[in-house]
Amino acid sequence: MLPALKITDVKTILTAPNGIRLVIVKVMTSEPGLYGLGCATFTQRPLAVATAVDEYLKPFLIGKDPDQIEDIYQSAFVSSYWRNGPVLNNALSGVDMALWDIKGKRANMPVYQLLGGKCRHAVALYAHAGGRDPQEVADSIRKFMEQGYQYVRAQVSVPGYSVYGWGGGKVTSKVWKPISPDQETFEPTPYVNAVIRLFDYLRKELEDDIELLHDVHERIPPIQAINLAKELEKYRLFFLEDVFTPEDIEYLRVLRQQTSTPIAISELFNNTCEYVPMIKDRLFDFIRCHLSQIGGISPARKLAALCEYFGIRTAWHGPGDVSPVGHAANLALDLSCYNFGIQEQHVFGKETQEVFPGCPEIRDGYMWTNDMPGLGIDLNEELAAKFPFPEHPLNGAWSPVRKVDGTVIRP
Ligand code: GCO
Ligand code: MG
Repeated sequence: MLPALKITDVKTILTAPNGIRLVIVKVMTSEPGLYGLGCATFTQRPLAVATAVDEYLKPFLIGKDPDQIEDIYQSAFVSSYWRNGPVLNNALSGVDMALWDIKGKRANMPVYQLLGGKCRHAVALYAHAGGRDPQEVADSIRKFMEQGYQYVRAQVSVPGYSVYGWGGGKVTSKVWKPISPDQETFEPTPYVNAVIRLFDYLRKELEDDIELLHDVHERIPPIQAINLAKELEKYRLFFLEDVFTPEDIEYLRVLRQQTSTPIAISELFNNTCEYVPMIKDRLFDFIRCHLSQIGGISPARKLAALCEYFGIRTAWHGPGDVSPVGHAANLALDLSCYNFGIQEQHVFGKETQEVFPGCPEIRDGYMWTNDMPGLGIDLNEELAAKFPFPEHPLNGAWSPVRKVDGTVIRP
């Protein structure tokens, strides 16, 4: 019988080694040297998450037995009475992942072993390709294919507009002139036309040798998104992401009647009630949740299990505003869940890799585990302190994008 252990301290580490605001939670225990790390990275509201951890979860956790992951999750989840929001879910996630890290270290095995062991040798990744025109995008994709990638997300500029995933730039359109020049401007129709031209070119150029993905990033009216999904059907995408905002999610029922383009959705979901109805009606194909935005490994492993019964595969959110600890948690689920689909990659900068020894290795289009106990990753606090959050008038808020008439567009 393992000796009872106590949580002795909980702290939040804020660091931005490569300019991205990362939030890490460290849970210390009564066993000398035994601690856990968790990702609580909500990069647009990091200070709010730190307060939730330092002022609320810390006093709640001190003295508790870190082995009781599920009970701690459920009791902390309701300790705010109101729940299921981005700030509190991230705070919960930091603690939850750290407790799984501790349990893996105590059991002297990687967390993926605690989740049922490997279903595959390594985790297939999708890389991010982009360019000012389809030719540049195709060149960028070819480079990834040479490195062994089978899956690549393709985003293209729309000359004169700010598009998601690949550079903005001043508006040069003769027709669509923004009323106030100093705004990031996006217009749905030029974007939709550019994306259709892009995939038409890519399939001609690259044939079927590569799985292609695209992120709409919720920016266009639902009916235009449905038309885009139908137009792209003949180009056989691996998935089309975030065609609708969470607010318009019921449109999935309409889209599903009209096209079989595979749909990935849910990086913006925080509340289980947002996606369970969509899962049970098989209205999308890939779940894209940001682990810390839904509360960590405990809720994500249940969500993955639920999705398995409805033919939905995982494609956990994995850009730069998921910390290396968050990527290590993604990796543990990706290795152990049967219904793994694909993992979004982020190539961490040198500084970030130095701050986080044990950063998951990326090689030949795959993410590889180091088979170390727990989440297999550490944090050099001294080095982390050398990378304070960069100055920003809004502390990292998402900068609004507007239509030419000035109307704000959801992200
Ligand atoms: C993705 C996402 C991200 C988000 C970012 C928000 O598919 O990777 O859309 O790029 O925009 O994480 O902070
Ligand atoms: Mg996305």
